[in-house]
Amino acid sequence: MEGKVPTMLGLDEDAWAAPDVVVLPLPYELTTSYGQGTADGPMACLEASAQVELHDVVLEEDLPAGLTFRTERPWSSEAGNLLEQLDDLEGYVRPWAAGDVFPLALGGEHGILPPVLAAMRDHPALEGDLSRLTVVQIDAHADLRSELDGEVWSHACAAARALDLGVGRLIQLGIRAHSLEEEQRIRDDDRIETHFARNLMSPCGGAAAWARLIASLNAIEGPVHLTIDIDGLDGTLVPATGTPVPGGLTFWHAFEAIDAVFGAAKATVVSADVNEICRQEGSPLTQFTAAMLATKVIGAHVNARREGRWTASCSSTPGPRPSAPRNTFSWWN
Ligand SMILES: [Mn+2]
Repeated sequence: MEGKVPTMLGLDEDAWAAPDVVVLPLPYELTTSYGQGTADGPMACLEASAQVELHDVVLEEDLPAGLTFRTERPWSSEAGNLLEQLDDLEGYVRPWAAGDVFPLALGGEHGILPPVLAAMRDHPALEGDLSRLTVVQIDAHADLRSELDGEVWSHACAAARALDLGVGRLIQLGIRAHSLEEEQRIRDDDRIETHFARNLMSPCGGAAAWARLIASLNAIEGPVHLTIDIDGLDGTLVPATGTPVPGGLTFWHAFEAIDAVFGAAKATVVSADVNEICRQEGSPLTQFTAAMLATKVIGAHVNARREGRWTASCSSTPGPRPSAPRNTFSWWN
């Protein structure tokens, strides 16, 4: 990938300044055989972000609100096999897991989630232990399959692999397309709390179900990773994503959920991703929706910083940080 990478929100960036927020484009696609277009999604999202307003109503200052943003060069890998690619992806994210910066990844298939979480183990709030982490997942799909078409690293297995890596808690919302196997896992694994779209969006009772979800998000304690599969929103808003599904969250539901996670008094959102972004031809709606979600995440982070729910922390030992095992994925089996 040559040429100038568009920056988040079209802002001028100082490449030499230490960033407060880093945007990590992850043009990862498990297979190009069906050409979903997720590999081009992060670029489309960054380009669209130049049209997003810099004003977030929860902030008194326009973004970047006195902070330094950096848009990294997109991840790429020459690795010859999938597990090595996942290792490369983990290695690309790891330098941004030190706790002194807020990383926001733009995907790419939802399969980016396990390597992103593996990298985040280095965060000072986790100290190598993913059981301390709560993952909040906005998604149409539960992503809890053990495998799909024989592939355990499929996007349809992202949440299952996150739990296999040792994530302590998973809160899902917007789910409306899932298998019996996934429903059983939701029932049997007490780390999982699922808020189905059928209940959240119900014409009767939806408001009560939504209030229960918001209360649950507000009550989260400890470090959090927020993973937003854009297909969690109604398919009309993101028609170009790999698997748009009707009956999803409205834009304002998604916004309110993001604010609730970042607003939880005893939680610290340490990292986030917006994934399954695809470039829509003929209309910018899909990539613009993704860019607005990514901007909302950044705005909510900035607000959490201002209100004292996020402070820069860094491993106290300088130099190479001792940490959890490496190359998780190469020796997965
Ligand atoms: Mn997903």
